[in-house]
Amino acid sequence: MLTIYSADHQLHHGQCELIDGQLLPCFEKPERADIILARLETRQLGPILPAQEYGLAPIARVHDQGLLDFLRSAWSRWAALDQPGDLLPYTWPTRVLGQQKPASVHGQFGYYSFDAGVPITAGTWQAVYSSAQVALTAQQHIMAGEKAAFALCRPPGHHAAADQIGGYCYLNNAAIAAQAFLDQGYRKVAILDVDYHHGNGTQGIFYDRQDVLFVSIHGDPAAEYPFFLGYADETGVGAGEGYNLNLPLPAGSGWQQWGAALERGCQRISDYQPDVLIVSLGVDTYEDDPISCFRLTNADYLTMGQRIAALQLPTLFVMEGGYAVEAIGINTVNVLEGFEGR
Ligand code: SP5
Ligand code: ZN
Repeated sequence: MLTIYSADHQLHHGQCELIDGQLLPCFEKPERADIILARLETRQLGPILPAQEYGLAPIARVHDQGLLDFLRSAWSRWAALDQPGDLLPYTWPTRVLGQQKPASVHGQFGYYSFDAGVPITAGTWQAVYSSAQVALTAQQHIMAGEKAAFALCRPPGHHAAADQIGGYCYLNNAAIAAQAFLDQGYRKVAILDVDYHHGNGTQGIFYDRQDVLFVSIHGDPAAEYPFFLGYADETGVGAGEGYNLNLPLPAGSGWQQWGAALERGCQRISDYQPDVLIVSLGVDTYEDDPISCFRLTNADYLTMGQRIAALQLPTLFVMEGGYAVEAIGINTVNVLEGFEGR
């Protein structure tokens, strides 16, 4: 299988995040992509190609222009204030506050985010821009006839909504690729999100549409991040009614429960008869993931890839989460190898 990779991801390296009352080094760190890349090379999965440039237009098909302007300019605005440390949001327009956009960089960061898991550093814009170009380049290869491709995106994307970022995500790479397929003539796209966390951003972007089916298997939001979206009764709205399928599972779920949910999700995708499948590939469902509570094993990822291959669809894998760095390469590449029947 073809992989698309850009070293620009290394330009984004946040310092810390708040977890369980402690400021800890960011779990979403550059090593993640480097380890996956090394594993792809070890396993000789296929050619690893650089990203091409498709510019901002395909990104602006999904994201709000105000958010893009903010992301592009935030670091220089913050650097001009000559403060140490990353730029982080800390006040949000929740339901007890107003919804106007303030003038200050911190006020605007609150306006354009929903949590504090999105540090902005000097290289963040270049990294997230290139991550989206990685997804778009892989998307182009599928358009040109490749059966499958792996977009080794970092930073990840599935928590990023049209105009609000969070959860380590800035630009929604999977959604940008889905919209590009539609803009280039495909009629129906299915997105299967297997990351441990609900893909709230992707759901929100396509919630009122039937040209993108969104299926997500994730930790029950009653108990797990992102808490405020991802419930089973969220089935879509208007023309999108019936085109959103959430399959929340309890903490501690292993392959027995997870595999059954995958079966349900795959059935729905088959019924939909999409032109192409995008897999939001997070491997934070792993038993040793430091911030998650499912119990998938190394071998389960091979089985996952096999089941996805049985859909017999052109398939674009887009990297999302996974924080057990010692195993992230094995687990990610196992999905791809399972898909290829290796
Ligand atoms: C792309 C992606 O996977 N983003 C995940 C963002 C999760 N942010 C919240 C993490 C909260 C972790 N709580 C862990 C408790 C462990 N004791
Ligand atoms: Zn995740």
